[in-house]
Amino acid sequence: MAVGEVEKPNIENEVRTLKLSGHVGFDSLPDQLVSKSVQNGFNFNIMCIGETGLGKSTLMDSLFNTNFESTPSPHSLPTVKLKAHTYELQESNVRLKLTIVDTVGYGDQINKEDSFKAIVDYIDAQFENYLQEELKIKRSLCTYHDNRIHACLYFICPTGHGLKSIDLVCMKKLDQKVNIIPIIAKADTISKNELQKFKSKIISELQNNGVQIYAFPVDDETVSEVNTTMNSHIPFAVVGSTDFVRVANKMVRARQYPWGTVQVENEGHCDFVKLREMLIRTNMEDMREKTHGLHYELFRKKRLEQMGFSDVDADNKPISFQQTFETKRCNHLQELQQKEDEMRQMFVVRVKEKEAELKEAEKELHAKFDKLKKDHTDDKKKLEDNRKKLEDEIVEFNRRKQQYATMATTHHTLTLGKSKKK
Ligand SMILES: Nc1nc2c(ncn2[C@@H]2O[C@H](COP(=O)(O)OP(=O)(O)O)[C@@H](O)[C@H]2O)c(=O)[nH]1
Ligand SMILES: [Mg+2]
Repeated sequence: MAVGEVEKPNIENEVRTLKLSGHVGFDSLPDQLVSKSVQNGFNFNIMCIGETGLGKSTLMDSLFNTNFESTPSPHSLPTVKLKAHTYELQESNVRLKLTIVDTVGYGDQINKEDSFKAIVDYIDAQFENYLQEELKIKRSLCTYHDNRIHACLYFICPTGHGLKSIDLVCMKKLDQKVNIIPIIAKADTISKNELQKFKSKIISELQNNGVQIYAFPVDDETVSEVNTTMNSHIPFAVVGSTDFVRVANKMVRARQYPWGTVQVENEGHCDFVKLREMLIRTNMEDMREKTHGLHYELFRKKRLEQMGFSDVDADNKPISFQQTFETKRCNHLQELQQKEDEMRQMFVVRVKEKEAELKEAEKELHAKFDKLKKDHTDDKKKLEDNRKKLEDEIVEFNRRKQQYATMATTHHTLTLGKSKKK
């Protein structure tokens, strides 16, 4: 058995269908689920991508029927910055922790090529944070503040001319990471005839460039009909406003112009209600699920592969996480051992080299010492000889001196004798 492999018990895997003779009670499971979810509360994270002044903040206020008190951003930022704000909202007994992420400065730079980078990094960072929490020994996913983006509203400029290159590039970079819902911003600035053509143009451009946008799910019977209809209205053309106007004795969100009033929630005026219906009332849970089951799953797969994990080994045979880990650990230990051996061998060689060097130096020193000793002996001998010679010379000198002295005395005596004779 390979390392880490667990012996599987031999269980017969046959499922039989049985009838209950009376009420047991597990039909309350869906209710238990609802009750638990309501108790825990929900969270939903929206990212708004679009140029400054396209009405992102106004639309958020309109969608959640509140005032998020966002401050208008300038057009002078040198880079795109992502700003997230989290709010606690409550409707009936359902609590929603809502995070709105704004792409401040998007499209404001002269060089718009890198506008998407900060956004991609932000989305990946939220996935990475979740993965790190998941990989912890002691995880707290229940209380973890999940910041992964569930819905990305992409605000398209109402030019009537189709998408800008920044739109296509950015959406293409994001379509495997997040549920993209493209919307036409400030739709009151575009005429009804132009709008239809504009929508078709946008859809065909997205298709031609292979950009995958979020489609409302049609596999659930209860919503398949409405979702199918709504899918044909994408991209929704929306209007937002923070102003209220009295219409038929009711205060409604609207934009007032000299020639008339655009009501945000009037389906004849724009697709705002469709967007709210799809985003909040019908498909919020689907977007949360797709984020976790599709986009995060893809991120997780890539990251784990990057770390060297795989579901199959080199021979395409299934391999468990633990087996991969053990193999990696073994390889790592072997590598370490090999490195240690190499270092030890190198050390031995170096020691030998140093020893040889030292021996050589010692030999040289000995030779030098011997030479010095010999020189010293030679010098000493020379000196000794010289001394002897000198001593001999002194003796000789003294002998001669003596001789001369004797000779001188004799001569003097002789001379004196002669003079006496005279
Ligand atoms: N015509 C029109 N103007 C809008 C709409 N939504 C917002 N605005 C205006 O556009 C300006 C910028 O809106 P804001 O929400 O701050 O844009 P943001 O920078 O994208 O957040 C404000 O003067 C809004 O009143 C809209 O749907 N139609
Ligand atoms: Mg804003």
